[in-house]
Formats: sequence, structure tokens, C-alpha cells
Amino acid sequence: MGVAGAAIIGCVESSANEQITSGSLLPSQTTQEFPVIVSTWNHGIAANRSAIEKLNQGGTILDAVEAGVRVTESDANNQSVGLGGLPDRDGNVTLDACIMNHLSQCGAVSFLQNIENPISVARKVMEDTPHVMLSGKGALEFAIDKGFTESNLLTEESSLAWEKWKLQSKYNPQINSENHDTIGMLGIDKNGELAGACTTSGMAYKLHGRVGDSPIIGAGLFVDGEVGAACATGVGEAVIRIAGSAIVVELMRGGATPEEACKEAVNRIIRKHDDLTNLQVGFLALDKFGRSGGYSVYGGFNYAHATASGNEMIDAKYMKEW
Ligand code: SD4
Repeated sequence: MGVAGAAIIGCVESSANEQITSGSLLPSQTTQEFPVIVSTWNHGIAANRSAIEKLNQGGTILDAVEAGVRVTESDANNQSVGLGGLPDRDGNVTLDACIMNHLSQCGAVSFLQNIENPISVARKVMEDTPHVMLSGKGALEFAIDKGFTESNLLTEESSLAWEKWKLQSKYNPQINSENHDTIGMLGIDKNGELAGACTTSGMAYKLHGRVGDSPIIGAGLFVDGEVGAACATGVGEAVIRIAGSAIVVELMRGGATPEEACKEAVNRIIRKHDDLTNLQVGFLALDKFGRSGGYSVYGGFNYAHATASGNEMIDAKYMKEW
């Protein structure tokens, strides 16, 4: 019997002799409360709350992850996602986002400017076009065509931070851990359907035109309805090099728990980089059984875990001390 077949409204019970499509054994006697929503960093608490609310109102799991990350995108106090995001080295806030469901339907926008909720544009790309990703000017024109309104996303606080950065940086973008708090959210509903969303203003003070891992399906986010979902945060270049989120999902397909899969992806990043200075990456994963886990290169990565009965922060394990 498949997992969805074992669902007892809001709860899945499994025993060791049940199998998922790929052939991996279910964890012995797992009892997991559904739905489960997990999302990266402290802002995940407010985002999770909104996602759970959306489910309670009858929304789908895709509606829930979209609604969840929109909260972070619209929060001007958050300097790494949407409104208030730190700009590129020329002072432009440029946004990357993607969304994916259990049927492998997905949409993305990259290098998008002046639209507060890129995740909703990504969803429109998924639902209203034959494409997966729109970028830059074309993405903006598409968004306007779909009724989104343009606004200035560079807040005074982020503008001041940029001015200060320019004084010390000599206009030289660096691969570092400066303020990278992308939100990636993964969810599974009571029917066992999965979805994920990932959205960011990307690495602060990047070169104009730079796109990170966050809008790239398989890098910043990946969902496979037969297995689970994963997302990434941190230095996007490192995540792209190992197809990070896809790798985490494939490791879970092979039988790894979410935490084990994230740990192996982190190890792969460590093996592939001679210089790990400031190279922070965190992975978060949620499997078809509702189990979640995370792992990061350095300490400090955390994620919010919510069910209908609670919403709490969990510190991920990590490989290295700063
Ligand atoms: C990027 N991965 O643009 C994003 C940044 C990030 O947490 O995740 N910050 O490289």
C-alpha cells in the first residue's frame, strides 16, 4: 500500500513491510501528524503560520507554500527576500524564486525587479505558460501583463547598508555569507501531496545579472511526489555545482532519511571546494512520510517546523565550526 493509501485523515501510520514506489522501506512504525510545513531560518515561523492557515481555509499545499513565503517576501525588515532585500553592487534589488508541486509541475523567475512577490509570478509561469523559467525584463513584462504592480523594493535601510558596503568593498562582490537568509519552504498535506517554494533577493552585492540557485529547479528546490522535497540556502554557486536539492531528493529515494540526505549533500559541497572560507550552505528536506531534517556546512542554520498543533525552531546539525 502506498503512503497516500495509508492515510487516516491527518495521520499516516506505516509499518516496515510497506514500500514506496522506488522500493525504499518505510521507516518502521512511523506515526507522523500531517500536514507538515518546514521552512528555512527564523522568518519561517511567521511563514509557516500563514501556510497552515491557508490549508485550514481549504487551500492546496501549493497555495499554502505560496502564501507562506509571500509573508517573508513582503516583510520589509527582512533584508534577504523580496521587499527590503539587499541590492546588487549597483543598487538594484533583483529577485529569484521558484515553486514546484508533487506532479513535477514547476515555475520560476530569475533576475526579476520591482515586483514584491516573485513567488506568485513563478506560479503564474508554471500555470499559465508552457515554460519553466522567465528572467529579467521578460519576467517583468509577463508579471505586469498578469496584473502585478511595480514598486520600489529598495528600502532606506537596505540602501544605507549598500552605501556602507561600497565604502569598504571597493565595489568587489565576494562569495561570502553576508546576509543570506533565503526562505525555502516545503510542505506535505494530509493526503500526502507535496509542494515547495523558494524565494530570495540573492547574495547581497552580487554582480548585476547574477542568478543564484534559488530559482533553479533541482538546485534551490526540488520536489518529487514519490519521494519528498528539498531546498537550499546559502552560497548559491556551491549549491548549483552539486545540483543540491535534486541530490538530496535522490539520496532519500535511495533510503536516506532527510537529515542523512542533507548531510551527504553538505559533504559533497565540502569535497568539491578547496576553500571553504565563509562557504555556508544549508539544506532542508521533507520526505513522503512527513519526516524532516536539515544539515549545514557551518553552524547557525535553523529551520521552522510546523504541524496543526505547533510551530517551532530546530537547529540543524553541521559539519564545521566557523
Ligand atoms: C543565493 N542561495 O542567491 C541564495 C542566497 C541564500 O540564504 O540562500 N541565502 O545564492
